[in-house]
Amino acid sequence: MIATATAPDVAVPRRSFSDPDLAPIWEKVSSGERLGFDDGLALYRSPDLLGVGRMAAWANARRNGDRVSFILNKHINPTNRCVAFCDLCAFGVHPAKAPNAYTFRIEEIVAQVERLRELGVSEVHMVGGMVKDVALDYFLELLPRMKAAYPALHIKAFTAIEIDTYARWAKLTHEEVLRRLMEAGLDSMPGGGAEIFDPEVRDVICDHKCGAETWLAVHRTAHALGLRSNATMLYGHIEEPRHRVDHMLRLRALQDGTGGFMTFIPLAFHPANTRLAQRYELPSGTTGFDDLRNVAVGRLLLDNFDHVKAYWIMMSPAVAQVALSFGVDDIDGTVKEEKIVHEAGATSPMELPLAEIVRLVRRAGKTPVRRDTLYNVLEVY
Ligand code: V47
Repeated sequence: MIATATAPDVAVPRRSFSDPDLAPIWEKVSSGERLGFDDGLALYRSPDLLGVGRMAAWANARRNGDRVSFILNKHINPTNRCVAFCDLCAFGVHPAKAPNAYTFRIEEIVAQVERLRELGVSEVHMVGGMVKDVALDYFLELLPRMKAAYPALHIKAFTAIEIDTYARWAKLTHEEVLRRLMEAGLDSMPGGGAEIFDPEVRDVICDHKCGAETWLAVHRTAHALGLRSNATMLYGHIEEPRHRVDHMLRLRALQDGTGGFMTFIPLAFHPANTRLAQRYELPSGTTGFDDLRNVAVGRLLLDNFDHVKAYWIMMSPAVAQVALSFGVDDIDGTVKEEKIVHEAGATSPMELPLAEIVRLVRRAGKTPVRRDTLYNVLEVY
């Protein structure tokens, strides 16, 4: 079991809510009692978003004070060629037929990593399309070359879907694949591929991906090997509040057993250029209300997660800044180049410079903190 951070002492304020259904939830939150499925639904149903947000902000302040962390990071997607053809995705393309297909040569990624060392970027977030020529063997060669080019670099890579697929292709167990990748230089895992765990929703949005049990099993194995990871939830497509609550409670149950998750990251669905948007009449994107509610409910239900992240790439820098008053204590990082949601119509910038992140956090009345991937504090601003 990996230890979680201890909470600063924050007084319990009296609260009044315009929605009477929130009063019993506040009783539980303020006395440290765990919320259940129905509480989660009530939080999603409540018209009093500010009430939900104030509870989440209090729960976050108890854990993290007024600090908001970020990291100097860069996303690298080695290929967009993918055999999964998920209806939610606008990034993956047909491995053989797509005119815009690309695959980086190992030397090209190593050259990118050399530039990152010069810039002081501490983390690479690497995920991508799944094809047999960019699978376990490719990464067993790539990871040591990245480390040789920049030994202090933290490599956060591979969704549970990728690990499961590489394991099946190589006829190895998850544990064997993870061990080999760790020996090659893997330092932690991102939270992608979780989408929504409910099988009926999963069947529609990503029927070629492994199911919830496998996603959770890969993270359980990673945690047992000492590899920390994150957890995401994709919202704003065909799912309903009950699916979101179920998703979070499954994450909470795994975290009770392992303590290996660092951060919960709700991801706002972007429909442009996706087959999902062709099949269903979907809104053009999530609303600010929904973005704020998801981080707040996440903070309240996931009482065993240290951090909740507002991923500004997906919810916009402006909404991510407001989310800092709705239970969020992390705002991801500089990113530098993002392809997955920009292919799906995201209008956020590709990169936020450090000075801009510091300004966003300060103007929200919080203390910006630069961190490493494992949430060790590197600099307080
Ligand atoms: O797994 C795919 C999602 C994820 C779309 O762990 C989409 O620190 C919206 O997991 N609209 C990848 N989302 C991103 C991810 C992530 C991002 C930032 C930080 C971390 C972390 C993880 O993006 C995919 C999928 O859930 N995604 N298509 C789309 N059209």
